[in-house]
Amino acid sequence: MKILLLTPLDKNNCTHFVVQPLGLMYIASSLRKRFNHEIKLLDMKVHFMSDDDALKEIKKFSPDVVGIRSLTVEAAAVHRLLRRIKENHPSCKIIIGGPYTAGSSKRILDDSNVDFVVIGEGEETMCELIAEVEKGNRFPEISGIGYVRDGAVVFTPARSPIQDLDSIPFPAWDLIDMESYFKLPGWNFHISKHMAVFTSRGCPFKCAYCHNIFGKTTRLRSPENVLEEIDILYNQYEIRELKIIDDIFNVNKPRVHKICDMIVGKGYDLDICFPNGLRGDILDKTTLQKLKAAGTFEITYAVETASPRLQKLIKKNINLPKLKQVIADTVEMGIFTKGFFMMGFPSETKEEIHATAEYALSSRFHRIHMFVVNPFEGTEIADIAAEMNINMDHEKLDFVGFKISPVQLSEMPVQEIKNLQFKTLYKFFLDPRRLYSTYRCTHDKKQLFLLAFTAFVKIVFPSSKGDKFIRWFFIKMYDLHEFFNSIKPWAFCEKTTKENNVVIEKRQ
Ligand code: B12
Ligand code: SF4
Repeated sequence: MKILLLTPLDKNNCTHFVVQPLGLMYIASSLRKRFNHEIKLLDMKVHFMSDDDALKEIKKFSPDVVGIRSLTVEAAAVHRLLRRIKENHPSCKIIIGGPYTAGSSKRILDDSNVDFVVIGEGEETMCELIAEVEKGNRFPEISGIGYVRDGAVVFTPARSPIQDLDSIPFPAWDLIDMESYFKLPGWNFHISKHMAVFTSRGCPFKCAYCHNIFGKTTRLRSPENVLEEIDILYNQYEIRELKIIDDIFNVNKPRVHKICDMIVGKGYDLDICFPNGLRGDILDKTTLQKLKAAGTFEITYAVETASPRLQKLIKKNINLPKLKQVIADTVEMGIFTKGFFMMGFPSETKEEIHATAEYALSSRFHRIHMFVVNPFEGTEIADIAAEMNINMDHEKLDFVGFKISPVQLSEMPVQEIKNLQFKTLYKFFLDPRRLYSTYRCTHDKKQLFLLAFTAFVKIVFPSSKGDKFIRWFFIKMYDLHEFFNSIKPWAFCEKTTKENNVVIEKRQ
């Protein structure tokens, strides 16, 4: 049997941040453990691939099953693509998994081209489903899936989460073209051999705008299992930067300390960044020091709103003064510190929106990202919006432009929010003290140039042409960087150091 796992690309709605498709890599390794099927992974995002090119690849491979990971914002592109897959390969079974299924499974099944949806954690479900598909069973009774039977949508009982995460095989790194990911800017514009790592699943918090992908109890991989993965990435794949993208990496402090101590003990020369996954108000200085000692050079904290009322309403319940202190402590330690903010929550007043902008400006963040709230189907925010009599008919709402909301939830018109965000960003980045602090804390000064370049291209060419150009430029930069790295005279000394088994001193 041939199985193609695919991550789609919506060229109108893409970012130049491309992260390795860990979900599909986990699915692939679990399938390999159980079956001898031929498995291929096609990441349209990293190759900036058109539907036509993807279809050519699919034709070449001629799969029996295509499994697609989709986000809600990618829905339109996914349905468009799979219609064409079915037209060309009518007997091929189509399985949709990933975050899009979290609140929209029924709608996904309205598309007659979809054979099955897999809801939530996919490893065990996909293995059982493939076994049933092989037998030709169109209506399997395994848990965690949905399909259409005699015109009616059927959902089997929800699947229980995998309790022993250490039992899941490591992601199938060999199925992706690693170099292609290194060449793109990533979250931090740091040119490095990087890899995304997921060390826990689930989050005990209940933020109203968030999709519950892995459940409300956090399951943790053991520090030993995490270190085993890092060891393979470091030694076999020469990865030097880890992007830890858990929902909440620091839910268990002793485990965080142990992982950091073990990394230091191994003497790895690793850079670590947290593009998300660290809750700021439960961090302390000792933990930050340990993270720093292990190689952390960048952390992003989610503030979302500076209004205590809204913190309660959206159930984020961040301790804002504590977080501000942690942001300052992180900056003091020389770690590049970024912030996420959201504006336009239901019932949010103009004053509250301005207060959030003020919080961002008075914080010591080096970089901020501001988003407009999008009430995605299946989240509590969407329910609140529906209670406010806002038409939440997802068929008619256009979530494709995920940077702007298709509905008006707050008291401030969405366009006014965008204008305020623009003004805030302008003030934020032109603050001379911030510019100096940013320069000091930037891990690799090339990042600043690359960031400024990307911002410039995005302003001048906001379309996908700009994205294409950014990609081209980064690929050239990476090749140049590798070339200089290969000829740098001190490379010989580094080699000698390693050969002499001298423990490389960690950055402090
Ligand atoms: C890395 C990340 C990003 C990266 C990469 C995006 C990407 N393509 O994934 C960046 C920074 C670009 C990003 C951006 C955004 N993101 Co984001 N992101 C994540 C994050 C933190 C980790 C993803 C990951 O690798 N998870 C680990 C793997 C193991 O999990 P997984 O992919 O879900 O796979 C498992 C299951 O879903 C399932 N599965 C997945 N695919 C398939 C396929 C098949 C066939 C089967 C059977 C099963 C299956 O099995 C897997 C293993 O158990 C998640 C949070 C999270 N907890 O996952 C949010 C998350 C995916 N992001 C989210 C959102 C909303 C966004 C943005 C829209 C935010 C914004 N307003 O800008 C943008 C969208 C940008 C875009 N157009 O792609 C939401 C998605 C919600 C939704 N319903 O779509 C999430 C879930 C956060 C949340 N909790 O709400 N994001
Ligand atoms: S803390 Fe993060 S992952 Fe957890 S519920 Fe809130 S947004 Fe979702």
